[in-house]
Amino acid sequence: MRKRLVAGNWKMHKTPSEARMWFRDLTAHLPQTQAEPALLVPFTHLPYAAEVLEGHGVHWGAQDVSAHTEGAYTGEVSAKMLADLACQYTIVGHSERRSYHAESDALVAEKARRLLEQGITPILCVGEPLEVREAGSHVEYTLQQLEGSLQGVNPASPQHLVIAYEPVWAIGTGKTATPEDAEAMHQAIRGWLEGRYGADFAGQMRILYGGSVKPENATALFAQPNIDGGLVGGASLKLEDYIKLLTA
Ligand code: G2H
Repeated sequence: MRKRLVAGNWKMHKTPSEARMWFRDLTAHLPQTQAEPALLVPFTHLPYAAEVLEGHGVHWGAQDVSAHTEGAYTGEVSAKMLADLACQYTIVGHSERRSYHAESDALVAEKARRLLEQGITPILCVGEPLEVREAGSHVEYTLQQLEGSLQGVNPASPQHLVIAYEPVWAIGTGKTATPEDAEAMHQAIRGWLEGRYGADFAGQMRILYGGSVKPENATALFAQPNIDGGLVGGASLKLEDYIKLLTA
């Protein structure tokens, strides 16, 4: 059985002090749930996450990491620094980084390797833009992106790698893939992972759906057999909505 993961991607929202209050509110209102809560927050919020969320069954992490281990890389944050703040997860290859910061598949794979070296689970994002979906080549496109982004990425256990399928046309647009369309892609991704890591291993790996997930559509999405939770942006910023997602 794969434990459902509801990962909030806060992007560049909230100040550290606002985050600290939000974390406290979450710990006070955490529902009884089978799902695993995780919050991927700006680097500046991580010390507060570690301080407030520790011991409450909520995990935390960053939204990006340096591909370098250590050294003269102004502005970069290393996987070792994230591990010191007890990050369990960190996003790599989000489409916003791929498009606004020109991140290639090879760079994404390097970042994922840095995280694994520190025992942090990468949440590796893939997904096609609208024109690719309209041309009908979304499966080939996404699997190719997956292959490039997983070069040399060899997690020790299935729990050490999470894939997030986020169709670019559904991100922050209010448009969501139908549960059936999302499930078809998740099935294709799991099939590819079976070839790469073996059926047993791939069967235990979690594949999240991302792109305008909200309380109103989460239940139908999460009910699909190959959708193991969500990577949620906008709806993870409001405590009430995030709590609803944990019980969806
Ligand atoms: C996709 C998602 C979170 P949103 O980027 O990764 O954001 O739920 O706002 O579409």
